[in-house]
Amino acid sequence: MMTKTDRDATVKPLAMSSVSKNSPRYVVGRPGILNQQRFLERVQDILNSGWHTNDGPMVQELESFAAARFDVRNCISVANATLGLELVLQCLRLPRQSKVIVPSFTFVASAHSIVRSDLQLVFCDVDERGLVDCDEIDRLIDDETSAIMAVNIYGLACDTERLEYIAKRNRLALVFDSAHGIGVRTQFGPLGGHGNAEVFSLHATKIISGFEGGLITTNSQDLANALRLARNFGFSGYDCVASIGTNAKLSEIHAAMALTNFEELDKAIAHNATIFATYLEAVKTPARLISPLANESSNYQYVAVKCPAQSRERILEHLLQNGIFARRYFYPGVHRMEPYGARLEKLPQTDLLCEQILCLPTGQDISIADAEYIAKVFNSGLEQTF
Ligand code: T4K
Repeated sequence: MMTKTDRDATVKPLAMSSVSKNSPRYVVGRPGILNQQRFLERVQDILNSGWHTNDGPMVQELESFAAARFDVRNCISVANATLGLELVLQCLRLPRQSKVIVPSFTFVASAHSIVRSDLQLVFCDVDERGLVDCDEIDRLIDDETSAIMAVNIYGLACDTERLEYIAKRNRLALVFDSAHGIGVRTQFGPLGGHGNAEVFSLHATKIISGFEGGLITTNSQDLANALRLARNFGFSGYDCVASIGTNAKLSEIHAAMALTNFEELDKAIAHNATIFATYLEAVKTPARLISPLANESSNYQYVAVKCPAQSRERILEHLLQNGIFARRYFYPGVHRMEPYGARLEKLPQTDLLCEQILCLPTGQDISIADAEYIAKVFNSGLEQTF
C-alpha cells in the first residue's frame, strides 16, 4: 500500500527560479480582452454612476446575458468560482461530514471547497481524457454519500446524462465544477443547466476573464434564492439577515470586464479552435492532444497534450529553455498534495495523467505562427527523449 512518504518522494516540483530566469515569451493562461474600448466605456459609466458593487446594474446585466447563453433559469455571479462551489455545497444543506465524490485530477479548489464546507471528500478516478469515470462513481457510493462533484475540465464535458441518472437513482446532489466550461456544448445543449448547479470561473486565465469572478447556474429557484442571500451576508433586505452568509459579491468593474468578454465569446472560441487545429496537425506522435468528442463542441481553452510519461519533464524543460512556459495541469494530483497526501485511494488513471499532461499556450495573444513554433520546439524536446 502506498504511504504518504512514498507519495511525497515522487512529486517533482518545478523550480520557480528556472521560470523567472528564462522569462518566458509564451505562457499558458495569458488573459485576453477582445474589445478594450467597450470595456473602458463601461468603466467610465461605473465611475460616473457612483455604484461600484452590491448587485449593481453591471452585475445584473452580466447575469441576464450569461443566463441566456447558458440557457438556464438563474445565473448568480460571485467573487470567484472557488467561493461559488463552497456556496453551492453549503446552500444544498448536505448533512455535515457526509461524503462528496470528486476527482483528484482537478485544480485543488474543487477539493478545498468540499472540506471547507464541513464535508468529507472521496476521490474518484478519471477516464483517459481526465473526466470522471462514472463506473467508478457508482462503485464508491455508500450510505454516507450525499453528493457528486463532477469536473468539466479543459473545455470538455463529462457524461452529464449518465451522472444525472446516477445522482437521481441514488438521491444524491450533483454539482458540476465547470470552471473551464464557458461556451462548451454537449449534444444536448450548452453546459449550464446540469445537475443541481454548475459553477464557472471568470479568472483572468479563463476564456471569459473578469480579472477574477465566478458564475453559478441553476434551474432551481429555491437554490438560486439561497445563493443570492448567501453571497451577500444573508441580507434579505435593509437590516434584515435571513441566513448565514459571507461576502462573495462580484464588483461592477469585474462584471464589466466579464460582460465585455462574454459578448465576444464566439470570436474567442473561433480563434482558440484555429490554434487547437494547428497544434493537432503539428504535434508529433506518440504525443497527442486530448480532443472533444465528435458530438460536443469545446471552447478549446486548454491545449492538453498527453506525452509519454518518461519524456514529459524533459519536454517541459526544453520548452522553458526556449521561452515557452507550458503547465502540468494537473500535477501532482490533489491526492498527492500536502493536505490530502495521507489518503489511501488508488487512482491509477489519475496518476498516469499527472505524469503525462502538458498544457501548451493558447488564447488571443497566440497566433498560428506562434503555435507552429511552439509545436516545433515541443517535437524537438520529444525527439530528444527517444
Ligand atoms: N475548478 C477548476 C477545475 C479550476 O481550474 C479552477 C481554477 C477553479 C475551480 C477555481 O476557479 P477560481 O476560484 O480561480 O475562479 C490558475 C488560476 O489561478 C486558476 O483560476 C485556475 N483554475 C488554474 C487552472 O490556473 P495557477 O496557480 O496555476 O495560476 P498562475 O498564477 O500560475 O497563472 C497561470 C498562468 O497564467 C501563468 O502561466 C501565468 C499566466 N497569467 C496568470 C495571470 C493571473 C498571466 O499571464 N496573467 C495573469 O494575470 O492557477
